[in-house]
Amino acid sequence: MSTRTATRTAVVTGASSGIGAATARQLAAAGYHVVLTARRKDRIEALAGDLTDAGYEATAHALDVTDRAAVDAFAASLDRCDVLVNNAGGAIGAEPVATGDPADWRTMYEVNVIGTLNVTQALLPALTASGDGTVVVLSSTAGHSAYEGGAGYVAAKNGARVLAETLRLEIVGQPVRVIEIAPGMVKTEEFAKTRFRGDAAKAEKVYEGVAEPLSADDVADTVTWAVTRPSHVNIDLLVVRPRAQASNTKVHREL
Ligand code: 8X3
Repeated sequence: MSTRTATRTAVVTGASSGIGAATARQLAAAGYHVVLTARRKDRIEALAGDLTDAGYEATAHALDVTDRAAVDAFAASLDRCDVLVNNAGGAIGAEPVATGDPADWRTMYEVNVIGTLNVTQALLPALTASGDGTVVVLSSTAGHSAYEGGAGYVAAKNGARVLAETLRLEIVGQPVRVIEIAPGMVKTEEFAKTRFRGDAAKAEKVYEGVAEPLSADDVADTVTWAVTRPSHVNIDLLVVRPRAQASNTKVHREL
C-alpha cells in the first residue's frame, strides 16, 4: 500500500475504460491525484475506489465533454489542475464517403473535437495558474493519414490534431505544454465494438491475425512518459503503433 501524498492533479477524460482508464491508473501510480471523468459514473467510481484502496489519490466526476455547461461547472469545482489528458473520443461507423451517415460524422466531431475544445478551454486558466501545466491530446494515426472507410473519424481526429498544434503555437511563452499522442492499432474492449455498433464479430475482424496489437497500457505508458518529462521538454507528437502495423493500411496478419 502506497503512502504517497499527491499534490499535482491530473484530469483524465473518457476514464471509464480503455486508454483513459489505463492512463488514470498509471498517472495515479506516478503520484498524481487523478480526477477520472466519463459519462458512466459507476465505472469511474469503481476505478477511483480501486485506486484509493491501493493508496493512491483518485476522485470520480461524471461528465459528458460535449456538455459545455457541465464542463464549466466541473472546472469550477477543481482546486487545481496540472495535467489534462483529453482522451474522450472514438469512432462511429466505417462506411465510405459515398454512404457515410452525416449524423455519425457530426457525433464524432462533437466528441473528438468540440469535447476536447470544451475541456481544454475550461481548464486552461487552471493549467496556466499551476505554473507548470500539461495538455495531452490523444489523437490517432487516423489524424495523420486517411484510409478507406475512415473519413469521418479521420476528419475528426485531424480536428483534434490541429487543435493541439494550434494551441501550442498560441500559448508559447506560457507555462503549459501541449502534447499529442497518436496511437495506431490499439485493442481495447470497446473501441472497435463501438465503431461497429455493437457487432462483436466485425470488431474482432479489425485485429484478426495481428500478433500483438497495442494494449491500452502501452498507450498509457507513452502518455505517462511524456507527461513526466522535465517541464521544459515538450513532446510535440508521439506516434505509436504495434510492430505489425507499418501504416494505417499496411498491417501484417498471420492468417
Ligand atoms: C484508432 C486507429 O486505425 O482504427 O485511433 O483509425 S484506427
